[in-house]
Amino acid sequence: MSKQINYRTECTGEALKTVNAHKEAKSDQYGEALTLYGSNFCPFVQRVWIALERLGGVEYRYVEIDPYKKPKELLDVNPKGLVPALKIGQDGKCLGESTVILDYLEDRYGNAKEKNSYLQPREDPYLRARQRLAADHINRKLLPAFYRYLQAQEPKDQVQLGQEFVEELKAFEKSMLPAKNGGFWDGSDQLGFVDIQVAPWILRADNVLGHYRGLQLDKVFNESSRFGQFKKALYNDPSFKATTSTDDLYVDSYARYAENRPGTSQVADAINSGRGLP
Ligand SMILES: N[C@@H](CCC(=O)N[C@@H](CS)C(=O)NCC(=O)O)C(=O)O
Repeated sequence: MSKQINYRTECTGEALKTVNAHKEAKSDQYGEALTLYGSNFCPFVQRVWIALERLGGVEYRYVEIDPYKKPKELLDVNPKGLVPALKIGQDGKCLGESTVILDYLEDRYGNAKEKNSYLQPREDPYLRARQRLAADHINRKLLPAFYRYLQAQEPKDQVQLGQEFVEELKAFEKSMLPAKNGGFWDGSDQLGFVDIQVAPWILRADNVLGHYRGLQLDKVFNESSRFGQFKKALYNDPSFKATTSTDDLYVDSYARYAENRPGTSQVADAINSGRGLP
């Protein structure tokens, strides 16, 4: 029997350079050292990591963790045993859940004095609510559709679930504001809250679903479409690039999902049993 391809244990490419630049614990402007426990392949981690880079000048240490082995180091910070987990200072403050950590980082490190330093508009409640709606769609519809498609084994299910995933991407495209001075979700040239929520799965739709399911994202949405403009802006963004490994890492790490191997992860189990994502 040929050897099963397993998930990777270290970042590659640009992401590895960023890891190497964040190996030491340094205090932030509040005198607290911030540690992000992450895994190279994890899209929920990439959300938090993009935000740390995007907010600019935040001191943090990145520690690579194998979340399937549940080391004590991780359980001490997040008893659920999931990455991302954030340790804040030395007094026992810690957080889990990517979306909660995003809010925390913005509240803590967004800078009212600097233009565009926040991920969500502070003075436009309606736009902020629209961002929340788009994020809700991403988390409750788009993400489960991504995993259902990736884990489907029967060819006819793959066709059907592939169509459903593309429908969710189209609904996401519809939620975007017209491109004004940039292609990001709100039409600006600044990566923001909604872009961060979805970015890791757009990358993995391209490389992982492209490889295992033959999805051709660039054919479904051409370059001049609103989604095409968004994807171009995203792929050129420095924070996104700095947290992205090479395509082969994702292709290898997701073989378990694509073969729907038993015991793959809590996410895979949730999809197989029809429960909500962990
Ligand atoms: N809802 C969590 C999900 C995090 C999550 O599922 N992380 C995965 C890695 S991508 C994990 O830690 N899995 C460990 C396991 O399945 O036991 C979040 O948004 O942070």
